[in-house]
Amino acid sequence: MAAAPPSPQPNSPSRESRSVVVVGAGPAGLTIGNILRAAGLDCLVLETETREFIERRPRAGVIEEWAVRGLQQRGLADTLLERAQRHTECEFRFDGQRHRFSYTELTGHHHFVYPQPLLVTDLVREYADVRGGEIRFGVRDVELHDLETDRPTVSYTDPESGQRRFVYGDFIAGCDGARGVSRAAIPAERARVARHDYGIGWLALLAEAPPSSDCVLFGVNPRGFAGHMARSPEVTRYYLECPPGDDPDNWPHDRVWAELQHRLAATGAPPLTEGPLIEKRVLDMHNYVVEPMVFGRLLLAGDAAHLTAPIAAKGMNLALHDAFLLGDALVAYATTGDSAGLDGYSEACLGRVWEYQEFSQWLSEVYHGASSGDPYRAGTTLARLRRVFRSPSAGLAFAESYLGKDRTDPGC
Ligand code: RFL
Repeated sequence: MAAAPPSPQPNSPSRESRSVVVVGAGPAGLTIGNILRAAGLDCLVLETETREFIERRPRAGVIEEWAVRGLQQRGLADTLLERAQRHTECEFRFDGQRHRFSYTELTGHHHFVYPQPLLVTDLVREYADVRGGEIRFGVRDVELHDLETDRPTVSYTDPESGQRRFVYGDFIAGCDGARGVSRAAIPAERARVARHDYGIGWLALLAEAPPSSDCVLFGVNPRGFAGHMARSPEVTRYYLECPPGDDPDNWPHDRVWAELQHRLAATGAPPLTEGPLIEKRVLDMHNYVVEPMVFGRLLLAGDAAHLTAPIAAKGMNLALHDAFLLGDALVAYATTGDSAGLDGYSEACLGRVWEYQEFSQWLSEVYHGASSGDPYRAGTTLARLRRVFRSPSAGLAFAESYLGKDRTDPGC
């Protein structure tokens, strides 16, 4: 944990207090802020980036139905429900063939596709402009202090005045993502961090090109995995498996499109519609889980507590799940003194977290076995994939995990 803060002068303008200080304005932090504001609690959200930056940062797109229902119950899904696409099928391409998988036919449930920047834009607007929530952008050098006392504190440097400011809270919600300071504020001996490195990289691409299919495509190919996901009628996300740590400059425009065309080729499939690449970055696939997600009065939520590589498109869904549970628990405690939600918070989140971790690992084998260079792994993972299409019960099990509907959690 960071050192205790120097005591500010009494009545100093740099010293304030709030019921809850939320560190980070991603989907987790903003959802918590909105839940707290709806209950009339005073909270402060601190964010290192600008509002314009977080409203444009491209990331997730796939949102699970229970997560949308959770947002809707909290008055946060009006625009999403108007604008999001509904997806009912995905298509695997392997052995040169197309294999459609209609998960809605099997389960009656679907996915929503709504780009994360649009969701963040909706959540910031609702929090700051509608519910009157306070948010400070561009804060610097955020530190957490006194987390095991009943006056936990966040300090930061104000970007305009350069002044060091201290905000005391009853609780601190650590929602500052994978690279934030909250997770690091927990002493190593007080939390177990379980890590998994897939040893695989994905070149994550955004193309200014219309989607080339009406559904998500997964290419399982001896040269590596490739994925296609619609983001909007004009923009498509693509992924290409690559060595971890690869340099995006090794992937010029022509090489990217040649590789995508090859790995997603199948009999009867039209060629992909190409376009300029507006994002190109290499993601090293690794996961972690922090247990417990609570240290004193600091409660972690979202990527700060657990990272899920985008293999199974689960990270933002888990961030929303944490946020629903934590927001509701903080409101219950502040309004009725009921601490059951806070006491059970970590355990309630981790059930879903571990199930999604397991599915992510299962799916990673399916995607990457064929290109592992190990013919035994290639054989077994292709057998796993064929079984999903051959066996109705295997198909149903896959559909439920893919949709995240194999759990029923209160409040979601
Ligand atoms: P975020 O979104 O990272 O937000 C954290 C916020 O905290 C700020 N911050 C700080 N603020 C104050 N003080 C500090 N010291 C701070 N340090 C950082 C950051 O600027 C940021 O604004 O975390 P959160 O809220 O937990 O949300 C997690 C999701 O963003 C993440 O899990 C998803 O994007 C993962 N993910 C996907 N998830 C899905 O559920 N479905 C998908 O389809 C999906 N696709 C993806 C993805 C992630 C991707 N990348 C880039 C890793 C696709 C990609 C390519």
